[in-house]
Amino acid sequence: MQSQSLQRYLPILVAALIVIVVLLAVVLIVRQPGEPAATPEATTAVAEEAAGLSGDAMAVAQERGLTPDDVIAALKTYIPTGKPDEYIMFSSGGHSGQVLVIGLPSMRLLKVIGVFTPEPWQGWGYGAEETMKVLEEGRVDGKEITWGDTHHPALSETAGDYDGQFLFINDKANARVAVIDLRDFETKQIVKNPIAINDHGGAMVTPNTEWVIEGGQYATPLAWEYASLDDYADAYRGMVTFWKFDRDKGRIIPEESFAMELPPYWQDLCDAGKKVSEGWVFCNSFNTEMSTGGVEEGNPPFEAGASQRDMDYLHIINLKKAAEVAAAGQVKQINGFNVITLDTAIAEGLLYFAPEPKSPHGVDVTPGGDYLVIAGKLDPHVTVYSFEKIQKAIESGAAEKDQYGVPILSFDDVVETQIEVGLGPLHTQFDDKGYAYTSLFLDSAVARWTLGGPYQELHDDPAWSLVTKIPVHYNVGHIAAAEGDTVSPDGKYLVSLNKWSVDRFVSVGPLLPQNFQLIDISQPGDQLQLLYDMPIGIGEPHYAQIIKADKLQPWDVYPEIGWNPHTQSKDPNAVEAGQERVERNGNTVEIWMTAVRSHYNPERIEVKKGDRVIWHITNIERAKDATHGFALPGYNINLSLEPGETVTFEFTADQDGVYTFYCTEFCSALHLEMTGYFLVQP
Ligand code: K7E
Ligand code: CUA
Repeated sequence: MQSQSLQRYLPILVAALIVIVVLLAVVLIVRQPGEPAATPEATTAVAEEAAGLSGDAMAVAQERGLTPDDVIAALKTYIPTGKPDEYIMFSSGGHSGQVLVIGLPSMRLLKVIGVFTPEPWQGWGYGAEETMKVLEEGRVDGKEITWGDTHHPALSETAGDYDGQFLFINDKANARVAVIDLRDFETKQIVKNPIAINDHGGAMVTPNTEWVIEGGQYATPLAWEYASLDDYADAYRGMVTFWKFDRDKGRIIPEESFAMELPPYWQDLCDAGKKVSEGWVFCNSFNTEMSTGGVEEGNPPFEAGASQRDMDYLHIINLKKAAEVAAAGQVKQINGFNVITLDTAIAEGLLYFAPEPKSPHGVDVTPGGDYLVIAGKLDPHVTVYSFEKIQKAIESGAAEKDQYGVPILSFDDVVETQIEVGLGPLHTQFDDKGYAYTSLFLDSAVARWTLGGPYQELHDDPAWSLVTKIPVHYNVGHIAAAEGDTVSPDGKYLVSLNKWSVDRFVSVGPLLPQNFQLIDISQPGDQLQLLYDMPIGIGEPHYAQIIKADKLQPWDVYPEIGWNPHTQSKDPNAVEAGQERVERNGNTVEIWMTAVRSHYNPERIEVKKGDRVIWHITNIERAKDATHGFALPGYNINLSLEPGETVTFEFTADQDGVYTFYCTEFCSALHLEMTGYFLVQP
């Protein structure tokens, strides 16, 4: 019945769609950039006049109340079925502990990558040995942690450009960093920071991904040992950690990594120098007041106590030299980790401060590495520092020191300029036209302003000046422009990661989604167009990075049957068709099973209560998308077996009874028959 009426109306639907598409295209051609938005009636009139179109298609546009800007936005974001997106955005999933993969400009969600939090679809953390191992690496003092607060994804770079090979992301809550391999979009490693219990200034990478940066946040004694808050200035410390990344192994090497002890200011965000500033790292800080809270004892609350001074400190770190110092063994072991002490950092000239306007949040290095942009939450300006001036100031020696002896460069010596952009400036991105973009949290807007110096020739506007602002909805945190933090930004698109959505979507109860707004930044001057709203209902994403999709080279299926995604090589327990078997050895039962459309082999497994069960399953499919699941009720086992993959899981059969395992992916017409019995004798 349904398909009959579908057949009847299909030609009409297709005809109507063609008319709409033609109509929209005409509107796009007719409307000049910068022309003010018109009413729906005006849209109709313009389009009709231009093309003599009438009838059904116009009625649809009118009924939907679309303005010319709406129509253009739709044309700019619509991706016909079967066509891929031009860009891929890797977004933090916030306190979901995951990473979101989103296509641009369509804003379609392509994947949620399980990272710090178990994720059932990918069988991430539900029995599969290799996923359990990675999650175990992230334990804190042996304690299982089943979530994370992801903030800053960082794509691996070659010569300062995204290379599409790896993605790193931090967990602010527990000071951890994860490594995701972009051949299969799976998490391969989690490292727990041995000296910090929380972080924030990570993950960022150096231009060739030799180092993954993880800066701290709320100071504690190193290795979070107990010390009274009364001893804050003496016992508490900040830190920045440089994780050594081995590209061939696809792993961070903790033994070759090191941290630098910092004063107990709250280090916030970091960015790596590039090009002229390669080898340097910049982190900002707040709470240089060293407020310790205690509103309940009559102290100012943190929000006031940590905002008293007019200036905090930009941390300027000579990473290249620090790495040499660490390699020479001038480190202290804290919790088994290499740490350059604050005294060594000062003595070796590894650390300098420069004042930065109160309570800064963002620090972003320009594409050429020549300037750093700092935005203070409580200051309406962005402050632009010149790397050249910083170098000169370091050479001529700092007159002042902070109470720990860190040299403080003079503000006037190192600042290039300040630009008033609006209220609550946070994070800055760049494009290919010499513009910078800064999110304005309090204004709920994104400011476009011009870079000067070598960027002047890229645009026609006066240097270092505000060009325009576009409202966003609402409370924007980070913004992400296409490759907008690399040495060669693409321009084109910018996504505003808004914390509040208030009235943008149909109400789904008191917990509202975040709102990602896609903005067209391809036109110069004051022409910025809001194109699309994407609700994010999984956590509060902080940062995202946008890479050209053709830079990614993911596998369609695993390279060989029997692939172990953790070792990225053939698994010794891979099972070929015909080699399936069950072996008993004392109280241990070991199973080698295959999965293929539409059965498991073997289909019956019988063990005795108390047996140790070691179970290997190989998906022997070679067809793209022929994933099989494996669910074992009662034992909390849930796997995803991608084509070619071998998974091993182990458990003790401590409950007798009859358990039905089955495939969770609707893989074939006889998918419901892809099942089996797991019998546990009393
Ligand atoms: Cu939310 Cu970079 Cu953690 Cu700013 S951060 S918003
Ligand atoms: Cu395999 Cu369903």
